[in-house]
Amino acid sequence: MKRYLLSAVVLFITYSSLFAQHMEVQILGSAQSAAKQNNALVIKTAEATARVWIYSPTVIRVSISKNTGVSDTSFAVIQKPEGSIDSKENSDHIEVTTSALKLSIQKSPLRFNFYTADGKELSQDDSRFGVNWQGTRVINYRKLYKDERFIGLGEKTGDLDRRGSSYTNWNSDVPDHNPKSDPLYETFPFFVGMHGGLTYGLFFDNTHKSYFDFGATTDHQMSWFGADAGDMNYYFFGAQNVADIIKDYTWLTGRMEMPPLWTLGYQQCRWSYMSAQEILDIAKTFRDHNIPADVMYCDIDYMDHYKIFTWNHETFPDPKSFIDKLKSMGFRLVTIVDPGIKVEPGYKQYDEGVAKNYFATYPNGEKFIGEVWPGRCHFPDFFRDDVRKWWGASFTALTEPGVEGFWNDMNEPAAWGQNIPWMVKFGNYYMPEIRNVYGMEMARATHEGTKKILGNKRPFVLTRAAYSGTQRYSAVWTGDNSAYDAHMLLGQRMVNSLGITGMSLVGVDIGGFSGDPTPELMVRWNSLGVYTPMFRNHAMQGTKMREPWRWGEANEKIIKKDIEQRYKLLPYLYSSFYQSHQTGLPVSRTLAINYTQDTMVYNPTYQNQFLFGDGLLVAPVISTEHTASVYLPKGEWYRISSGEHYEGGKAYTVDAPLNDLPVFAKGGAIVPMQNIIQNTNEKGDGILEVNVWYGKEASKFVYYEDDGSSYDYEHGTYHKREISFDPANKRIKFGVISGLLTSKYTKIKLVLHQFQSNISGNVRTVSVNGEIKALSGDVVMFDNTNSAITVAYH
Ligand code: MIG
Repeated sequence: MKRYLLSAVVLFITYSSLFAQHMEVQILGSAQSAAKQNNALVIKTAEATARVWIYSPTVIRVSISKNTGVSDTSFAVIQKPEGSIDSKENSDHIEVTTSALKLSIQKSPLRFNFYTADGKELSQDDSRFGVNWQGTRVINYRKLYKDERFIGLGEKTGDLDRRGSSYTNWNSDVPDHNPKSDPLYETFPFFVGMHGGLTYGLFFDNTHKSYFDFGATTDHQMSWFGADAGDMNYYFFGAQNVADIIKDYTWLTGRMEMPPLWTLGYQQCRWSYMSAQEILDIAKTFRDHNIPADVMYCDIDYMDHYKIFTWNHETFPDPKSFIDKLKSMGFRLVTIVDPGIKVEPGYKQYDEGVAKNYFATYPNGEKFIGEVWPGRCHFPDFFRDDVRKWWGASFTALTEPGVEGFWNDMNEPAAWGQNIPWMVKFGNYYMPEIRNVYGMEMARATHEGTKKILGNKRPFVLTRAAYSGTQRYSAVWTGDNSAYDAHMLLGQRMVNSLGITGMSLVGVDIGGFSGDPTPELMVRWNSLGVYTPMFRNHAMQGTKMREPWRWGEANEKIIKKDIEQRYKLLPYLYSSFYQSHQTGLPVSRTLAINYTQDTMVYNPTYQNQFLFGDGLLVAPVISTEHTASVYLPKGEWYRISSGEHYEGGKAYTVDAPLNDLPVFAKGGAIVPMQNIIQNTNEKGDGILEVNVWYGKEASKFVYYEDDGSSYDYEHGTYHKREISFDPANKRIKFGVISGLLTSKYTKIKLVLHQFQSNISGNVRTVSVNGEIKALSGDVVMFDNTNSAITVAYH
């Protein structure tokens, strides 16, 4: 008997280890118990524990784990669940309800199915497979609806509609990536699903290598997502429009601070301007040519042998006087920092890091060494509070001479050969579990540190690697793109997609990082840069110089005119960033946000189009085409360059010469602009030019202004008012100011576009707070006061 038992045990062990080798599927099983514990509903199966929390009426979290008891931390989430959970149970279901959502939990087998409060099916587990494991790998198979579309995942290649595509999140340094490469540098495991007129969002908060398949490989039966390890931990968003889902997602993971105003100006970068003198010469050339610009960059060659927090004393002999000179010309300086700290006794950061054990190690405690620009390097453990503080404090080497912007590169982290061994440890974390969040924690350390050093001044941080939540600390750019048309279009889709995942201050290397753009592409890409949230021209070493005057006189003229347009738009742009700061809504918005149910916006011909703020629609056009196929969604549209009117809900072929990118104002658009200045330090002429395009429906715009550089806005020092347009009553109203700041604009110049052609009779006079004023053309000027201003036209 005993012998039988023994051999049975041996057999069992052999058998199960065989299974283990084959990564046998382990199913979730059925609910055996369900109970409320604190603010969670806890459901146990034989294999796992599922927990459900309500975060808000539209946000429910489900976390399914085989190893409960392990710490439940998130790098992304900054909110806590509500105090209680409303649920009721019957023999085969448990129902969790909020005012907006119903989560119906089937007990056997355990499945999670989401409905609107009034019972419309939003999203379900695949009834057969639901959640299961293979080894440590955890996957959720979900029902796929026939007409279901997906948008999101941030910086990903491919089409706007991700249906039929699959993706991997594994932050990687991918120079020379193409419009299909995956993965890239950043991880945003958040998507929006849409079907049957309904919308939902799902954020899979798991930092391991993760996978998303939107019906690419399952005969369109299922979508699925999962990760190499960790929990099936997701937040379900049930708001019934995309903007509100983004609002909830950015409520959960945080929103950006107001950006320094200077970062919205034109930025000139290169790998590398090799000396202080070269940078000063470039800066001066901008001024000599009267081409507005705000920012110059130092790429890696400003350092002494690529040692972070040092300067090359030969080429940058006196950083302070160099930066002072830049400042006197109205420029800010941004410098690059990489994470790798050169192994070199005597180098401050190396010595300190070694003394305090701040660097990643092998399991035996030896410090890990990977090779990057400085040669052999150690990598700071940004997951530790003390390491982040130390890193942050090191920035005095840059801030003391006057640097205000901090560019975080190579933080996937990148090392030559890419594959940092999986046994490398950052404190208690091994590489595979935190690779996707390393860049974000570096950006966090940079942001928190420089914010502390700079006192009340806003730092600017730009990072290449990121994870959900990075918007709290940093801007991002899309890495090493290439100088060809398809890459320009891809870049725009990535900007728009990053906007869905909370990142509003986003740039691409205008002109393309690798390769040389044709002059036509340079001109075209620059004109699109005007409508890119962060407008930075950057290029790889060895490529043609990229500054605006390198492309012949005629092209320089166009580039200059376009950069001037960017500066005119700054009041509008800054107000749009205020919207991102307040609501999470991005500045560059795929049309899928506002016109979700319009299938045309997903058409590959039109999928790159976007709204830039509330009122402008931009249609990217490749450099070899001089006409464009443009789709204008329902409503009225006006080409801003010509005033030409277009009825929405239709596609048009429009002129698109290199000096006129197709940009349209929505009927009712309210776009505050200013005169051309050479940089954001200039005061300008004090006139706020408020452009209103006629529309049949009422519209409004929140105008926002603050000092553009300090945190005083957090304490009430701002200037905010609602501007509203009411065609029924023929009125444009400037609401009472809120905030303590007086506007830097003493006058308002109101420009009434297309009013003459749209209303019966002729607009000849308007009254401003009852006082009759003559129009000159379409323009009327009056004092900007803090009290309400009503403009009536007749
Ligand atoms: O190995 O710092 O994406 O913008 O110019 C390349 C040099 C390192 C990659 C960045 C690029 C930057 C470059 N860096």
